[in-house]
Amino acid sequence: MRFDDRTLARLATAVENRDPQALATLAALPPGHARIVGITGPPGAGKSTLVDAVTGALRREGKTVAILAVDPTSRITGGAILGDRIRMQQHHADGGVFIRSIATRGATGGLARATADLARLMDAAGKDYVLVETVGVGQDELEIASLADVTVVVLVPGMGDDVQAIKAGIMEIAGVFAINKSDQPGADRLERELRAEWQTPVLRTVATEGQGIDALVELIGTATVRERLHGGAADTAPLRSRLRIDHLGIAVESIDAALPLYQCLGLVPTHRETVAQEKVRVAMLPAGESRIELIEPSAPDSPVGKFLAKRGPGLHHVALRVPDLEAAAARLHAAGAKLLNEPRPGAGGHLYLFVHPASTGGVLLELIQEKLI
Ligand SMILES: Nc1nc2c(ncn2[C@@H]2O[C@H](COP(=O)(O)OP(=O)(O)OP(=O)(O)O)[C@@H](O)[C@H]2O)c(=O)[nH]1
Ligand SMILES: [Mg+2]
Repeated sequence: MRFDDRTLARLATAVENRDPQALATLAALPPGHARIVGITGPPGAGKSTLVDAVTGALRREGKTVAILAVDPTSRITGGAILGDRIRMQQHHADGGVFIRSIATRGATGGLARATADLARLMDAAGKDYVLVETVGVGQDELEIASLADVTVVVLVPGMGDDVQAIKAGIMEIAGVFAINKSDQPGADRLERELRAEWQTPVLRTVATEGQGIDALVELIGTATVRERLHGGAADTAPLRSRLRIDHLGIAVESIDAALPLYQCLGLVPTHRETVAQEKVRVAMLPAGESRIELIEPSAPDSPVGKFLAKRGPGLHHVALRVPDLEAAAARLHAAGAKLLNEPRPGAGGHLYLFVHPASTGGVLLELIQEKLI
């Protein structure tokens, strides 16, 4: 899908503002092929300078680039953003580069969500690369970094304890360590320390001089995706995650009575819990990419208890995993579906909603959103 820049800019603003129509449009767009690259690290490490240099190198290869600068307005170094703007201006007149800064949102998670949506939009718009600059110190930034196909963690010599200021978890998701400002003393030592502790590729850059940029571009294009933070197994394109059946929920009178049959098939419960909100106890049995969820009522007035009384044990619901629950909800509303609740957080921290069987052809449908977005 190709948009002209003005259309893209307008859509980006609407998506950032959570406009339901724009979210529905976004959800309906087919995915593109963009490589989503996170550039993260402590304040002043030279992230913007690197983004700028990498953009220049990619443009010389004829690649189109979107730059999403997560604008840390809550930070004190107000001059940095202006500095970024001035530097980025060299690309501004270039139609192959789309630049957007994303302002800090009030609620935790809002920034990550807005950034993920914009990255997805840039991907759908056909960009070859989406570069996302964030300061690697907050939870939002950690989430954003973990959305990328590959994350460059920018470090500088002589950081010492400043490395500790980087949000725990950021180092783990690095696909590349860039020791920027390696024209300054201490680069050797930092490189030794990194190589001793991590298997992640390390390279040195001097962003202001354009040194090491070609090697960085090469690594960005080839570095393997690190294991996602919360999700377990590596996913090659988290932003383009497919719809899939997350689990089938089966209502039973007693989990303990039902389990042996499943266990003799090799399905083993990895997780059991009581969900107070729904008045149920559940056992999750992984089955390949999907799972079976056995559900028993934990109180007589539980909705599952009523289901059992009325229909007897059996298939209770089908749960689909979707990339953006709000967008899905907007589309379902528009289609006239009967939603039993608005998206709300479940026990595992994920968002979910239920669609009434009357709208789905007869089965209760649960929609679950990927945890990180
Ligand atoms: N000596 C040296 N200075 C550099 C290098 N890269 C960037 N700088 C300088 O470091 C300062 C900060 O660079 P930025 O690119 O704004 O750093 P940043 O990480 O984007 O900063 P924030 O967005 O404010 O967190 C600027 O004055 C740059 O010119 C480098 O490789 N060597
Ligand atoms: Mg910057």
